[in-house]
Amino acid sequence: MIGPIEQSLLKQHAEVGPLWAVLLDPDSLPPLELAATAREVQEAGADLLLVGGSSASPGVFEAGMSAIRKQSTLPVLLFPGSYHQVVAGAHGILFTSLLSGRNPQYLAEEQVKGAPRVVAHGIEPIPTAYLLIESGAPTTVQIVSGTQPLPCEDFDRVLHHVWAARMMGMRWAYLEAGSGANRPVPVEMLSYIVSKGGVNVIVGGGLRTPEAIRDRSECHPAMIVTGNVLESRIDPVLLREFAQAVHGK
Ligand code: 1GP
Repeated sequence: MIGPIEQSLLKQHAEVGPLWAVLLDPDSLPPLELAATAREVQEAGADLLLVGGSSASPGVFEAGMSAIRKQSTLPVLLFPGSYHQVVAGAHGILFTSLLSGRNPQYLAEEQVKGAPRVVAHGIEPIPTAYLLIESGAPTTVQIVSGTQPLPCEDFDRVLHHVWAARMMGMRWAYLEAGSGANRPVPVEMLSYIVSKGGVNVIVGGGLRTPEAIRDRSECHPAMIVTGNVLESRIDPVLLREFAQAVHGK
């Protein structure tokens, strides 16, 4: 069943086109800086926040989530790298399975451990296939998960993963080049998957310029994610350019 957060994201997507999600990693920024970034990106025009990372220090995610929620009224979705990151305070969670890989830990084991935490904290799960796409060099998520990405020239292999996900009931697919990727997901692949996949497509990884974002926005995904580039500097002008690039202005 589609919950209220997913419904409102889909409604907003239908009305305004691709949504801009900013990924915040509580392991990379202290709570005060996370809160400041959350406030700035909301003012600039971000549509939602994702909170997640590849490591999980005890207590860090709770403190980060609390700081973010105090400074932002945007919807906040967990995008956890492990079940330890499933903490209270989020509106929803991208409940992912790393379908591009064949590591049982990230296909199912983390999910089995995370599910009771999702229930206990009353977080809305959004079932999402997580697909790593080859992007020029090994990324942290590949190394941590011990999985290989899907080749970036084999569009049908990616499409078949998306179809399998859809047939298993997943309504979303995240095409991930990896944080800080050399090459983002190719525009041609994104366009192919959006048109044929039959799911809501999220794209992220290595999107550092308004041009790269605009090119992908024109493929009409449901959501475009930026992360890394905003951790090193909060530049209000760049933020506005990102917002305009996503929203086609
Ligand atoms: C990573 O797709 C996100 O999961 C964001 O990537 O940090 O490269 O923007 P970047």
